[in-house]
Amino acid sequence: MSRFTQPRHDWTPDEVEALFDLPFTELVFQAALVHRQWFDPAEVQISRLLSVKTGGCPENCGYCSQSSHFKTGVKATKLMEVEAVIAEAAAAKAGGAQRFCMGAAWRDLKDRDLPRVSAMISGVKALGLETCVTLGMLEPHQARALKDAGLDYYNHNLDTGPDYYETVVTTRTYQDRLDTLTAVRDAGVSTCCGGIVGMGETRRDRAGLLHALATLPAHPDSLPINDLMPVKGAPLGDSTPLDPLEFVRTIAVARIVCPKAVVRLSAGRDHMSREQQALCFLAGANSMFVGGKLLTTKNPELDDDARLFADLGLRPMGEAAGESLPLFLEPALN
Ligand code: SAM
Ligand code: DTB
Ligand code: SF4
Repeated sequence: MSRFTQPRHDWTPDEVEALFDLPFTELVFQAALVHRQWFDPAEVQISRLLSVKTGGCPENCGYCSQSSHFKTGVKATKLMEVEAVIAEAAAAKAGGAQRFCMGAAWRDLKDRDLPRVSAMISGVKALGLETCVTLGMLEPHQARALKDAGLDYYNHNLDTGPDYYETVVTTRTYQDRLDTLTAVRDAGVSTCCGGIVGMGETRRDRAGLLHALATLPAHPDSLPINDLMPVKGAPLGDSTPLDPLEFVRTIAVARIVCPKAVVRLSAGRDHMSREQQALCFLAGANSMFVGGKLLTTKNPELDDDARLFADLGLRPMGEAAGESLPLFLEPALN
């Protein structure tokens, strides 16, 4: 039995960094063992993403296409109408998505938008989909209202390790992020919390991010690891790309330190080889976004993912082996 068997909350930064420093095959082997203790490694959770309010964001996250601080060419839009969101969710469901994630380029949720966002959540939930939103910072009463509307997951990332954080964003603090996560947990909503790599941070910073996640009062239920999608005009847009094997290491360490989390191979698949993605699944990734678009940037097309799933013998989480995969028979939705 691996010594990592039970979830721990007392990791030290040095211990997490020591995992990164293991020989690559040893690290991936350890992560694959942990993966098998909690999950069927052939199963991958399938999410679909929709930007319900794009651009014009007052925050200055240096990686983001949607910040009003940078000229990135992304056009700001208003919050979508509920009916249009439900129609997208229905199409996503017909295409095999299990969870529908709605993102808004906001610093924080305003109470005036709460009724419309709540209606989106209830409408999507009524279709039989899991619901997830990412709307920026939340107050406790807002988190409770979203829970009442039928919210399953709230996505709010720590983005990077605490020491690199101020290089990435200065308009809100690490503590602000932690406070929103507390409000989400206290409301009984599951947390989706991870970060981004490939922003010029060091391995120590990547270990710092995973250490922060693994020492939260409760581990994230969903843990997205995003590889930076380079955005022209954003300050971090021309960061040196992360070595693909270092990305796989990050997935493996996430799997080991948060063993029960569903680890999402999130943004960045569009520039990853099939082989790199296969290594990520071997290292414990068991979730991904499908469909040709994330929020504002590209994601692989459905038929490429269909081929990848078939070639790797993967299937959507919860589906019996051999079941047909409607997801991969539909044309791309966006
Ligand atoms: N505005 C809200 C917030 O930041 O919390 C929600 C939407 S925001 C776009 C959701 C997450 O997407 C960010 O926390 C970040 O981790 C990720 N993200 C944004 N731009 C990215 C990029 N260019 N590459 C990779 N991940 C990115
Ligand atoms: C997360 O961690 N990744 C998703 C989701 N949460 C909302 C967003 C990825 C965005 C990639 C950049 C874009 O498309 O604008
Ligand atoms: Fe705004 Fe979110 Fe982009 Fe930051 S990541 S600029 S908060 S949309």
